[in-house]
Amino acid sequence: MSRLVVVSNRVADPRKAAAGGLAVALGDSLQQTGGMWFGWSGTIVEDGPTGEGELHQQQAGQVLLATIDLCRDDHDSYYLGYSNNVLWPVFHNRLDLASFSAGYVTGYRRVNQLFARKLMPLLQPDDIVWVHDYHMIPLAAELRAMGCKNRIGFFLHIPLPPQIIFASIPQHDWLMRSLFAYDLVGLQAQQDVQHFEHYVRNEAAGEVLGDNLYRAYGSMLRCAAFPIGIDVQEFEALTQAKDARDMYETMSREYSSRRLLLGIDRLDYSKGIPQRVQAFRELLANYPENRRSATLIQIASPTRESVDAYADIRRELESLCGAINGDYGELDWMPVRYIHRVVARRRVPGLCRASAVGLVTPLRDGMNLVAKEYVVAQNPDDPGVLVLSRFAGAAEQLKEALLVNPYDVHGTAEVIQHALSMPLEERKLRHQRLLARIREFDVHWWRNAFMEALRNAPGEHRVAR
Ligand code: ADQ
Repeated sequence: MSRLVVVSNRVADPRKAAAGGLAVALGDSLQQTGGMWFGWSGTIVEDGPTGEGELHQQQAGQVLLATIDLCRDDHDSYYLGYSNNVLWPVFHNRLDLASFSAGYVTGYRRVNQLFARKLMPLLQPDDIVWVHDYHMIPLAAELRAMGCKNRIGFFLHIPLPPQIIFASIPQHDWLMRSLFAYDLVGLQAQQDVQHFEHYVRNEAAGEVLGDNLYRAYGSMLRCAAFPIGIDVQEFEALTQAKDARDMYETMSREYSSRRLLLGIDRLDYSKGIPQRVQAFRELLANYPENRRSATLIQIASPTRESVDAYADIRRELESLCGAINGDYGELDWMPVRYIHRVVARRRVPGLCRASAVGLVTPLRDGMNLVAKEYVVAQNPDDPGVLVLSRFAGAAEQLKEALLVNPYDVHGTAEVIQHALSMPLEERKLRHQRLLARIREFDVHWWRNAFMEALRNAPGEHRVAR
């Protein structure tokens, strides 16, 4: 069996309990094939030279963890700059938040070249390479330029934007050309594949060959949707474990006469948290029976705080929550509990289970795993209702959720009211159907489907051209 090599910006030790579903799922495959996980070490060297970085290698069971330090300049232009000030906002339809500084793309390219240079000597001829996410789009092209003939697949965890938005990136042509150095490109949703196809036809003058095959820039690749799932068994076990049960009991006791609504996200502008809080405000305004009764718990963990847009969204949210609590709060009831922290993963299922409504309302999201976790954590005999944004990749699969347009604050409030008053039988039916689909398309399905497609991809990069 070929060895698997996973490449991603951050590298996780698959043996550590804190590692999430993805680390565990990829770790499983890596353990089976005796593979390698390659990426940034997480270390920033303050005065180091650009385009250089020390390689560290550590054996973790059957898996070799190979990581590289980055100097401050490289980190800031590659990670904060191009990845998180260009690709992240544009791919989430936020052109207004992008800043196209020339130094960013230079650093992005330089770091991808550095990764390719360090990875190339570690590769064996039969290795299958699986590259993850927007930080690494040009990696395969850099490896090919060094003569790499391995099968290389790419999975984009975030959405691929419509052609007209993608084309606003000054380097859009280079980015798409770079994707064609892969044998397989995996996207989260069918809609992303449509955006890819539209670009290939109209912007790259490429050909759509059928069977998910595309030809452009003199290369052929396969591009298809592989909606990522969660490790359902792991999450069920977490739900049954003591920490989650304690959390559930505490919340159920404390809110015994109230209905809980829950949001759990990274504090990212793509997650639609201010709009969600405004919808909750509208709910209290238009349906007064919810006052003193409904409580929104919003957990928003700090993320990318050195990027300006993230400091702005934090201030906006603090002010919104403060205003609602000021306007509607009572001495014995605060409408919004906003917590700017990570909640320990082992407690998350308890919180989900104690909540009558799960609010997953991003303005744009590749998939959104919280939606799937919320469903798995529910008590099947008395499940809560998932309110889900139609702009999350998950909406293509989770059709029995109550779908909303998060920009429509009034409409979202109406749907939340519907969720709060949904009869038990309907809640059970929707929950059963959602759970069945989440179970079928779990993280193992995702990994196996992608690996199978990569093994069978046309692979014309392996013949000398
Ligand atoms: P993210 O935008 O990070 O990932 P998302 O799918 O929403 O993520 O969540 C990832 C995980 O983080 C979930 O397991 C969730 O429970 C956990 N999490 C989030 N906020 C938390 C908090 N405040 N406290 C504790 N845990 C928290 C990107 C894409 C997504 C895509 C994933 C996977 O943006 O669209 O679903 O990758 O491909």
